[in-house]
Amino acid sequence: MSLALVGAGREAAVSPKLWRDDFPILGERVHGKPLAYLDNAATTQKPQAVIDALAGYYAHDNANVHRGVHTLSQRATDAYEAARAKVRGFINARQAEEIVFVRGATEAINLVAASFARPRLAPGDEIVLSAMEHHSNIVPWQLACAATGAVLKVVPIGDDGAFLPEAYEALLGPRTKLVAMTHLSNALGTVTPARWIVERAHAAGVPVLLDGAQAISHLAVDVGALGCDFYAFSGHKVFGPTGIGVLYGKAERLRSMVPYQGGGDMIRTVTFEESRFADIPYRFEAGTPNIAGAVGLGAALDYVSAVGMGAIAAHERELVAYATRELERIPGLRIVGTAKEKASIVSFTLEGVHPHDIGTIVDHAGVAIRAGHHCAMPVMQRFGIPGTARASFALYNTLDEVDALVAGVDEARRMFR
Ligand code: C6P
Repeated sequence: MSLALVGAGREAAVSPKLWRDDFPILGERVHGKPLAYLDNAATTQKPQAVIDALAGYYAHDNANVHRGVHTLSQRATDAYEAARAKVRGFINARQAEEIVFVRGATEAINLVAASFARPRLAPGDEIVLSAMEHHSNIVPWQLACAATGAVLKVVPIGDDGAFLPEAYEALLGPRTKLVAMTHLSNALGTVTPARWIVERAHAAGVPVLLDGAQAISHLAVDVGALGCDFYAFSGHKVFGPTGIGVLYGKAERLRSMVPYQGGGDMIRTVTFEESRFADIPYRFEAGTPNIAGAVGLGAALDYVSAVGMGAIAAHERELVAYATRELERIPGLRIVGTAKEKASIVSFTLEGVHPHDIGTIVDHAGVAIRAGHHCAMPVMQRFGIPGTARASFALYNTLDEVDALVAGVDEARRMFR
C-alpha cells in the first residue's frame, strides 16, 4: 500500500509525510536502501525541533543551574525549570515539584526501589509485578528484596500475552507493600489496565509504580486520572534526548522519602555532623543535572502535543493492524503477543530462523528492527522461545516501510528454507 493510501481516510489533520519531514535522520540510506526505522521501542528518532533546542541551549544559555547569580546561570535555570513545567503539563501532574529529573526509566525505578521501598520492607513482605516486565522493573525490586527479605509475587500472563485481572487480584494480600507494573509491554505490546490496577491496589492500601517507558509515546498519560503513586519514563523513547528521564511521584510520597544519592544541589545545609535535605524535587537531583537533556525533552513534549496523541495512536493502530495481517501471511511466522489491548509493537518468531538472522537480513534491506529477548527474559521463558524479532512503530512510520519489513522477513524465510 502506498503512502498516499495511508493518508487517505485518516481523520488526522497532519499526514505522516509531514511528520517524516520533521525527522532529518529518516532521509538516511542503509546498505543503499532508504532507512525504514522500526526500532522505536528501543529509542525514537529526534525531530529537528529537539535538535535545535539542544543546539540553541548550548549556543546561547549554557551554564550550571541553581548555583550562579549571573545571567547565564539564571537563563539555564529558567530553561531547566520550564522543561519541568512542560513535563508536569504533559502528564497532568498537580505540581512541578512532583517531577524529578533522572537519567531514564531505569533510574526512576531504582530511585523508588531504594528510597521508597527498601525502608518500608520487612522479611516476608511482597512486591507484586507481572510476568511481562522489562528487567528494569524486575531487578531493582530483586535488589530491594535481597536487602530486606521481601519477596516478589508475579502476576502470570495469558497465552496471548494479555494481563490477567483475576490473577492480579488474587495476589494482592495483607503482605503486599507495593505494586510495580508496566503500562505497555516492550516485548509484547500489551497495554495493561493501569487505572484499574491502581484502583484495586489502592483499595487494598497498596501504592503503585507504573513503568511508562513505552506508554509515554503511544498513549495519553494522565497521572491524575491514573491515580498512580509513581510513574517512570525515559525522554529518549518520546523523541527526546538520551540521558534524561522522569520520575513522577505524588508530592506526599516524595516528601516521605530519604534520598539515596547525596551531593551538591540536593541539600539545605551541610555540616560534618548532619545534612538537611532540600525540598522535593531537588533532594532527588544530586549533582549537576542533564540540563540540555531536560530542555530537549521539553521540546519533544511540545512536538508530541502539537501532533496530538489521538492522531499518533490512530496512525499506529493502522500500522500494527497492517503489519500483523501481512506478516501472518508468511508461512512459519508466529506473532508473540496478540492481546486485544495492544499498541505499537509486533513481536514475532519465524520457524527455523533465529531472530538475530531475521534482524541482520532485513537490515540489508534498510529495515531496522530489534532481535533478541528485549531485556524481558521472563517473557521469553513464558513462551518457551529464545527471543523474537520485534518491529515497533512511531508516528513517522508508513505502510511502505511495513511492506519493506515483510519482504525482508520473507526473504529470510526463503534463505533458510
Ligand atoms: N526498553 C527496548 O528496546 P531505559 O533504558 O531506562 O531508557 O528504559 C528501560 C525500560 C524500562 N521499561 C520498559 C517497558 C522498557 O521498554 C525499557 C527500555 C528498550 O525495549 C531498551 S531495552
